[in-house]
Formats: sequence, C-alpha cells, structure tokens
Amino acid sequence: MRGQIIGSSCGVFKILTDNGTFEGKARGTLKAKIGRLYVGDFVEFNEVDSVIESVEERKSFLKRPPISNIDQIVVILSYIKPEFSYELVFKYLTYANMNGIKASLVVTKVDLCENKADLDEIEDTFERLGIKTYFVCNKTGEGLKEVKEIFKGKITCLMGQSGVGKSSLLNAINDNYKRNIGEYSKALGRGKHETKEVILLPFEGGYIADTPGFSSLELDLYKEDLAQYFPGFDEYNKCFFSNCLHVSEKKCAIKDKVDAGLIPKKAYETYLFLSNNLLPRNQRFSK
Ligand SMILES: Nc1nc2c(ncn2[C@@H]2O[C@H](COP(=O)(O)OP(=O)(O)O)[C@@H](O)[C@H]2O)c(=O)[nH]1
Ligand SMILES: [Mg+2]
Ligand SMILES: [Zn+2]
Repeated sequence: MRGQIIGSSCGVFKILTDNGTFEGKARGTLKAKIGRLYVGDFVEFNEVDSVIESVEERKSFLKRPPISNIDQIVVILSYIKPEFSYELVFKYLTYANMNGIKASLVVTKVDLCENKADLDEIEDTFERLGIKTYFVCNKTGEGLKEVKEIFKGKITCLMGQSGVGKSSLLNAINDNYKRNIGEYSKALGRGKHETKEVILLPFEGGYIADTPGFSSLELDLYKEDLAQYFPGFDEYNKCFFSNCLHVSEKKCAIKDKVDAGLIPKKAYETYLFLSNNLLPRNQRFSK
C-alpha cells in the first residue's frame, strides 16, 4: 500500500496511507540498496510485516533539514529574539535556489517591533527580489490568515533558527498540533526544548514540516557559483567578463543594476559578505 513518511524516530517510521497511519521499519535489503529514508518519502508499505518495501523517486530533497518531496520553503525569522538577520535570510534563499525550491519569508514577533520602518525595509528589499514577506504575531494571530493561504495544498518546509517561533506559528494555525514551545534563552542564544525531529503535519490538503532549528547554515558553494543562486542576481548575470565575481570588476551588470536601483543595496552588500566567506574553485593551488 502506498504511503508517505510523516515522521521518524530511531529507525521507526510513521507512514500515512489512505487506510490510516502505521509504524514500521525499512526492510534491510532496502536500506542496503538506497540508504537512509527521509520524512516526505513516498513508500510502498507492507502492513503484514510492517515494513517499507520500496521508495519512490524523490521530487526534491533537502539535506538540512533532512526532508524530501517538498513544494516550497517558508523561511522564518523573528524580528527580534533572535534578531532579524539579512545575512541569514539570503543564505536560506540561496539554499532554496540551489535546491530548485520556491521560497517565501515570514517574520514573527512583530508585536515586539517599535520601529515599523525596519519592517518596511525588509518588505521592500524582498519584494524587489520577487519574494513575498509575511509579518505575523503568533500571540495575537495577526497576519496568520495570509500565511495559511500559502500552506494550502502544498508540502511546505519551515526553515529557521530555533527560537524564531516555528512551533508557535504551527500551534497558532491549528491548536491540535500541540508542538512543544521553547523559551528563547539569551544565555544559550537559542530556544530551549526545541523541536528535535522533522515531522509533517497535515494542513488543508497539504503538509507543513516542523523542523529542528539550526544556528548556522553553510552554503556548499564555490565563490564563482554564488551569483547563480543568489536571489535576484541570475537574470542580470551578464557581465563583460564571463568570470565576473561582481566585486570590483569593470562593466559589471550586477553593479549596474544595483546603481540603477533594480537590485536592493542590502542584497548586494549581503552578496559581498557571503562571497567573501566562500572559497574560490582554484584555492587549493593558491596556498
Ligand atoms: N512576542 C512574541 N513571542 C513569540 C512569537 N512567536 C513565538 N514567540 C516566543 O518565542 C519562543 C520560541 O518559540 P518556538 O515556537 O518554540 O520557536 P521554534 O524554536 O522556532 O519552534 C517562545 O517563548 C514563544 O512564546 C511572537 O509572534 N511574538
Ligand atoms: Mg520548534
Ligand atoms: Zn559582474
């Protein structure tokens, strides 16, 4: 019987089928053949032996958080606690592009914002890159109606550091989820009692994945390849020098677009920062 893995714990998978939810392991020979199974995998489940016999080809796959077959990523950051970071958003969006997955942005804890201009700047920056931003307060429910719309009928992966309010947002849109909420702790710099596993929660014809937060995300990219995946850069990536890194080269189409106001300054500054932290392809010869 066909089903989808919606949870996993120590090698035991939770599989949702048309006949209900089952628990089972992967057949040994399957593990040897294809390696790990992931939340999101569509599988053939054998109810008699309670084992997964086979896995369908994955439509998409993310390494971090480990999940397959998602349709979209919703990047979540809080306005504060932990503080909003353009660098982190651009990293997540670049990561989404590297995996060919569409992304949107949710900013939580807007109730703690005393400077609305900050929110306007966030909205404007990402709107110009074709990315919609939603502002929410999980405590009052403000802004959640719009966010719910994007979840309908899709498999969505929530992505964000711990403490930003992923679990709170899920509880606010459906109080049956009963996700554990962590205290954001300044001492630890992260939320406590955080979500430990990837889990798919059914929502209006789709699923939403609650995922453990991670504080750092390393982009597995060479410096030369960043612009190809950086949000909003690809369409303008037609510089005079074919190996242009868009830093100080002449006749750079990206820099022209920044000057013309077509690429937001924040985006370009963040590009330079991220680029600075990536190694060039030939670096192994340079030292
Ligand atoms: N003021 C405020 N606090 C929030 C909001 N959303 C979440 N929190 C708090 O942030 C902390 C971390 O929330 P949690 O949902 O566990 O974050 P997660 O680690 O991303 O799942 C908890 O103390 C929540 O009560 C919000 O919109 N406004
Ligand atoms: Mg959580
Ligand atoms: Zn250039």
